Amino acid sequence: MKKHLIQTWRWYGPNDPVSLLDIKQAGAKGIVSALHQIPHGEIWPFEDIIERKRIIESAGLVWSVVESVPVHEAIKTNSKDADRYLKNYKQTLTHLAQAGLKTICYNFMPVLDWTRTDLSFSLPNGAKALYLDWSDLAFFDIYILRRDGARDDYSKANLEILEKKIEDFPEEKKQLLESIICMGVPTEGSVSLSQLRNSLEIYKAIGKDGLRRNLVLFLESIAEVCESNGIKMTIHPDDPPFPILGLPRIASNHDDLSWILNAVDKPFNGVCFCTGSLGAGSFNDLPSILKAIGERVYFAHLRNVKKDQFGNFYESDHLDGDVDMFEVMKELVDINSTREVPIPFRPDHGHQILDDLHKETNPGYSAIGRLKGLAELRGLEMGIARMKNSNNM
Ligand code: DNO
Ligand code: MN
Repeated sequence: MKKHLIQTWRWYGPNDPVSLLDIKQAGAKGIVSALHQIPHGEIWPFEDIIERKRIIESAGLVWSVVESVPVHEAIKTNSKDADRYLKNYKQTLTHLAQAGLKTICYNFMPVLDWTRTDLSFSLPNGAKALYLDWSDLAFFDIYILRRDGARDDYSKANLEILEKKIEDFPEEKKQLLESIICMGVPTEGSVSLSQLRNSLEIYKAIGKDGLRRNLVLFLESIAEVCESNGIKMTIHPDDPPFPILGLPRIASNHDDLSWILNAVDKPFNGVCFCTGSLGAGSFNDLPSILKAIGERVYFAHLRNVKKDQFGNFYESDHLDGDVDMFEVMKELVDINSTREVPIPFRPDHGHQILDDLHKETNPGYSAIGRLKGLAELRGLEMGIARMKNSNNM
């Protein structure tokens, strides 16, 4: 009997409005969690890890993946404090391994984690989704953040289209965009406009090659701890997979991911295959990327996006979008069948629907939309696995 993928669910800990019982009702078996209360860069105490594990296990669930152990900005920029934060990171990894937690997710996006311009974009059926509109982002970039310094990063043709759209923005929309200090989720707690400007300067000097070098320094420095403890590190792709606000990006496409895997060519250095993040780039053919790098994929985020002709995108239903989820799942089931330890996946985000429309939720992480996504993905996996078994598909 081949093992199924592990159906997991992101849980933000005891303060998450979605409870562990809710998660069990949704049918997930594994939990993806992190100690969000610990400031970025500090060591996660062993006792705190064990306590979180105990809470998860006493609900009859398993802590499958640690997402994320954030990489401090000092490491990403290789600044003078980098050594101290690398030491801390290794200590956290050691503690996690001692607690039996060996699949770790992280990202190497500068300053901001995932970036959207609208966290409650209304779909025709009344559901709310996360949305990224390039003209909104350009407005923020050109009129608020970098001002004229930003213009060089836009092609003339794009700039014309964007400026035309911006001209028609209603005044309240401009004010709303101005009041959003940062469009993304900052990787280091909150970030002010001036801090962001400061970071932009630092990253400008680092550039893509420098950021790649800093990632290699990070991976090489943790390699020994990972290998001796059986830890698998999985890098989350850039979201969206483009250089935004003048920040360099190094995990956006097939080339980037292959580069990372080859640069530190050791099994511990792996990928979290996030279909929504990669899928926002029309240059990414997800089933073929997965086929090529599958051996080093230890975790998957499954969700979908729909893009318009300008590349603006919203997060769509899990099986209905630009990502061919059937082909992705087929690949994933194949890869999983070669594994001793099954691959965990989670329905990355979900729509805000039904009762959740009237509740406080973490953007993208409400219960019912993810439950729906998980149910669809579970059915897809089962269908594919049974077909494969019966006729060698
Ligand atoms: C976006 C989400 C992110 C992701 C972190 C990983 O696709 O999955 O919140 O978890 O960027 O570090
Ligand atoms: Mn993701």
